[in-house]
Amino acid sequence: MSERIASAELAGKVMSADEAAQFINNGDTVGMSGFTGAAYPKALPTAIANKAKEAHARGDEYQINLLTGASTAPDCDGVLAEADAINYRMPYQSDPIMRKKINAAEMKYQDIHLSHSGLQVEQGFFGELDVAVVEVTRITEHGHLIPSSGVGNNLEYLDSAKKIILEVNSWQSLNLEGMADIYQVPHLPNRTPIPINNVGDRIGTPYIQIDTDKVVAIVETDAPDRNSPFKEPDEVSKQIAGNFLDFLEAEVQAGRLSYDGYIMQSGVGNVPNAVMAGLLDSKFENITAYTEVVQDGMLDLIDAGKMTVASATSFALSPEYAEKMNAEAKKYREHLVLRPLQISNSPEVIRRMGLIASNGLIEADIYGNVNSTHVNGTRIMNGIGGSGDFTRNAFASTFISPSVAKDGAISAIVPFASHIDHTEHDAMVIITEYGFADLRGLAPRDRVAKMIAVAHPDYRPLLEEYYERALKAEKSFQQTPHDLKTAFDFHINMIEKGSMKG
Ligand code: 0RQ
Repeated sequence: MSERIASAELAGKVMSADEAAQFINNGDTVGMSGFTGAAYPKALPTAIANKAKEAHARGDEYQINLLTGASTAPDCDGVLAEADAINYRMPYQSDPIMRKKINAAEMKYQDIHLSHSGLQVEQGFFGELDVAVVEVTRITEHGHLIPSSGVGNNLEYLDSAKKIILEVNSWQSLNLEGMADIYQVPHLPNRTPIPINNVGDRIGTPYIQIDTDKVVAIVETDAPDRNSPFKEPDEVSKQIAGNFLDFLEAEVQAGRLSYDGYIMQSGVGNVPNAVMAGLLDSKFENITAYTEVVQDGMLDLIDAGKMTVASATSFALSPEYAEKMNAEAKKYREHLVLRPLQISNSPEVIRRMGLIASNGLIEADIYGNVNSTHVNGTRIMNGIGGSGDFTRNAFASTFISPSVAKDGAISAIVPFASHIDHTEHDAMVIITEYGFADLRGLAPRDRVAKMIAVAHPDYRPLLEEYYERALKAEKSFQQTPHDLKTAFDFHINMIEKGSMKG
């Protein structure tokens, strides 16, 4: 028995990934661990992809429905998409091959609020769950599971699935033990308040309890989590970070925030990482994070003594920081709590925390509606992820983005958002390299000048022209003026002429 599999009962179920893949049949619905490049199974996805390729070569059908916590990595979503092994996918992905297949209608994708995903599994919307495939750091002598670098929807999958396959990954530090806080939210209609009052509160156990009779296979792996490295913050990211800090300073001046105890939520990406770098040199102390993922910048803030504790459901660390975490997990587990997704993203707890949310956007319109997911209203990029859970429930909801994409051919500020993930009622502050547009307290027409002021200067006259036209448009009423005949000219120009400028 290895130190990683201390249960005699379960140690007897070790086999190869190819052998374990035999338990996964065509048409099965499979719930996998995995969240933003962390904690996903490292061996089964390739074994399933190979099985699919062999079946397809014989002319047989072989596809699964894949549910996870969020995005995974090239050796999970990537290999499965490439092998055409997926029929349906939820709740979030960010893989380039998978994105292409989804946009070509070669697989189905449902982009779901992450806080809803586990709940909808429990409620049966995805049918019966055939298999759960979950990566763990260690199995205790009682058959309890010590989570690896993320928790996500693992409880729901392990609980609902008929069969369980575990991957025990010895690359994950044994010192992760104690970081997870596992608490089962009672099923509807018996819910009770989640007893978290402070970011770092621990309310559960450090392990997941399962029905060990359901375990059909255990696969041993030794492979790293896979996230891409972050880019060094460029000039634009630094300016956005500076404007985000100006917004925080304005909140302090208004008496809504103090330099002591700012609670953050941060989306994933290069710009959020630049914002955290900016916080290192700020006046803010005792920062905490009630957020979805632990990012490089948070480890830097912890190391600098600026951040006391972060609550999340998973890591989203660059390869360099993942190694750092592995080497220093014993230290970091004093500052990090990994929770089930239904708790990390719980609207109830988020509201109680009074945090400031910060997420990314594809585009926002002149009234503050935000599109985070669809280019030109039709091509899915990644998904809403947890951005809706936090935006809707934060004390202040910000969106941070460069004012243009694709070398200026695309404006992030448009007349009418071509898809809306976060409505004008939820998005409160839009931040670009040109400043922050604080839309709180303003009726729609009073928001327009603020939004145009954070647009790129090349697009400001075009947006002003549009607004003038909208004010005078026939049959347009004055609450939220639009000229529907030209509301999507920016997008049509992009499609027809390769630039929103036309
Ligand atoms: O494309 O990679 O080909 O250069 O989108 O854009 O500016 O590097 O910013 O990495 O923060 O991503 C909205 C996609 C922004 C992200 C989005 C292109 C751009 C570039 C990346 P290239 P940037 P980011 C967290 C919570 C989902 C909601 C959320 C996202 C690439 O933040 O997916 O926050 N958010 N979820 O060129 C065409 C536009 C574009 C555009 C950007 N208008 N049109 N392309 N790009 N704007 C995740 C979880 O919950 C798990």
